[in-house]
Amino acid sequence: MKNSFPNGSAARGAVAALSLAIAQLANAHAYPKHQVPPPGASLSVSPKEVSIDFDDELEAAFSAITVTDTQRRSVTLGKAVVDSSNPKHMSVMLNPLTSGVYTVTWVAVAADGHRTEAEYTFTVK
Ligand SMILES: [Cu+2]
Repeated sequence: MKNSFPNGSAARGAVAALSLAIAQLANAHAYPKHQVPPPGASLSVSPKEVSIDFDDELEAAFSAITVTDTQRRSVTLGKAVVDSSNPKHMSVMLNPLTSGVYTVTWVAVAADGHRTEAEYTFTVK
């Protein structure tokens, strides 16, 4: 298309504004609905995995869960997996955990490309 604006930056601004409007129409950021173990949990047994159900489908290639101990060492067994038959579900297996506080950090990229992320802790007694 020919640039009908007197200068290029105005045209780019208009395109950016339009893109933003479309992105907001397609608003579908993914937020957790159910987290296991839940934030703040105090567990007497080491959990086998961390699993999170989101309210929207995830892009597997860009979504992740990491779990670390207080020394920031990873305690996961392999990488997080988005369930191909249920793309709202992501989980990661854990090594056997000793007593301590663990931090779960999740990044979720929804089908519209919007990224959400947060972290929370749980404790193994
Ligand atoms: Cu969104």
